[in-house]
Amino acid sequence: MQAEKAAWEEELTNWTHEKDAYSLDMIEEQKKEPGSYLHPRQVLRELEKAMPEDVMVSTDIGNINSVANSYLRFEKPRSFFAAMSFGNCGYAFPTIIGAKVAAPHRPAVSYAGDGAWGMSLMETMTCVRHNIPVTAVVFHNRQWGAEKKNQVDFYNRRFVAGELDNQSFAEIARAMGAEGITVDKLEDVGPALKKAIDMQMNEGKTTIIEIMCTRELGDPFRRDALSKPIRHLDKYKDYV
Ligand SMILES: Cc1ncc(C[n+]2csc(CCOP(=O)(O)OP(=O)(O)O)c2C)c(N)n1
Ligand SMILES: [Mg+2]
Repeated sequence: MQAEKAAWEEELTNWTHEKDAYSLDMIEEQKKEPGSYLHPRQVLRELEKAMPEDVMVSTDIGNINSVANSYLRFEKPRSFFAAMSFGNCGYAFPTIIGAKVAAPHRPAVSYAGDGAWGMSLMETMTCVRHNIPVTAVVFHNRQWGAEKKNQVDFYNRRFVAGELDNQSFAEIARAMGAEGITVDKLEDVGPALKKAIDMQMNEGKTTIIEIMCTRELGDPFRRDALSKPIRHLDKYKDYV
């Protein structure tokens, strides 16, 4: 089992970015854009390495967050709060706020994509108002990645309503009375998380860490998501 685990760790370390044709095209395309964008898998590895002892982490629903679950290791029970089949975007932030209230002595971190963050970011004010310091990581890839992925795969890269044009989430956080950090260099990922945790534990501050990511896309939740359904009952035969 140890050998299998070690092999998996090595595979994850070497898997720096997605390798499907669409993701490779996105990576190339973004090199020509202004700004700097990071590979989600590398970001997830850096975050994992910088996690403090005794941390509690909640993860949201989305393309990057699904991949994120492979990059988290815990030594203690009651540490990992993944949405799993609950399946709701906007889950991770309120969940970690509740966990922090229950265990204020433990560092608390939530992960969310930019779309899911849009559904939950107003709770930043709850943290500030009620003195519940947490750290929220936002993967800013300017898309509803999980939804786009199904359309890219099944409709030959044609998609609707997949793009997200956002303002700066770090600035929005500051406007709500929290701290905000924007990260667009890989070497800044770990230090940003450590700084935010330090402010959470020692100064009682909530920090939003916005990480600029490429538009590459990991595996979908289901590879058959938009395939034609097979109808087993006669009464549904017309529904194709
Ligand atoms: C409340 C709710 N609305 C819609 C969905 C459908 N949904 C699943 S993943 C997803 C996209 C999430 O986008 P984002 O948070 O930006 O993460 P990304 O996929 O880009 O990593 C959506 C809309 C859902 N699961 N829950
Ligand atoms: Mg997104």
